[in-house]
Amino acid sequence: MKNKQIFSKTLLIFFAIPGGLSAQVHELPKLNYEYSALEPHIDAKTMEVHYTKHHQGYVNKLNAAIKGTEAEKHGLEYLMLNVSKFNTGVRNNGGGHYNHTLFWDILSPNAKSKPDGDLLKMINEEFGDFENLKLELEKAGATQFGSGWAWLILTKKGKLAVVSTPNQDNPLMDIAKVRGIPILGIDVWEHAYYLQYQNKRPDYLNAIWNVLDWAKVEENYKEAVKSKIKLL
Ligand code: MN3
Repeated sequence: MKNKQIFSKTLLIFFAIPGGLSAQVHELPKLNYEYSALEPHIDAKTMEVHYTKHHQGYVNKLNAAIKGTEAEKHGLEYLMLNVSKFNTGVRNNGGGHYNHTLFWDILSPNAKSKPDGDLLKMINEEFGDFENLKLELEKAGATQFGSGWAWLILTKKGKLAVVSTPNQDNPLMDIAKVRGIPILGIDVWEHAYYLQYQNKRPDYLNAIWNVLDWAKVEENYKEAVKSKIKLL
């Protein structure tokens, strides 16, 4: 959580002083748990390769893609919100960096198994109940053709929505069909589950609820309502 707060504050500072920025270098965020911490639901080898190879790869390629360009002057959130103005390396690798940073943060070995408070009230209003929301997310993940992500987002109108995006796109991007602030994202690329679940993506999606921390999603929801919705 500390990492995420620092991350968000940094982004806010960048918004506050556009034009006065030195070159950005993006970095892999710290994981708050061991690679084996999410077992048996997500195995240690998958976590290690996913974090140290895939996510690190997106960070490295993002830094290469922005070097010497206008994109170097902006924080990650700005790049996502204005992604159509930048090269496809920013879209693919900036998306990869943003998406995985959110993903690690909402997973936990001590996950709160369901939301309550304002978020639960909103879920009940818009999806009937929590179980139904989970089914909608599993469906979005299972039916995303090829690689991509399933999301729970807060839309500009302040409503929740379940959507999916291809590749490393996300709903924050100005090119997304349905835009919103991501408060929960599930990686459905094969690299996220293939070692353990092989072709059984629905089994992975079903297991992930055991390590998905609704306390974090509640925080993301509050933050989105409070400060970020204006960005869209
Ligand atoms: Mn991934």
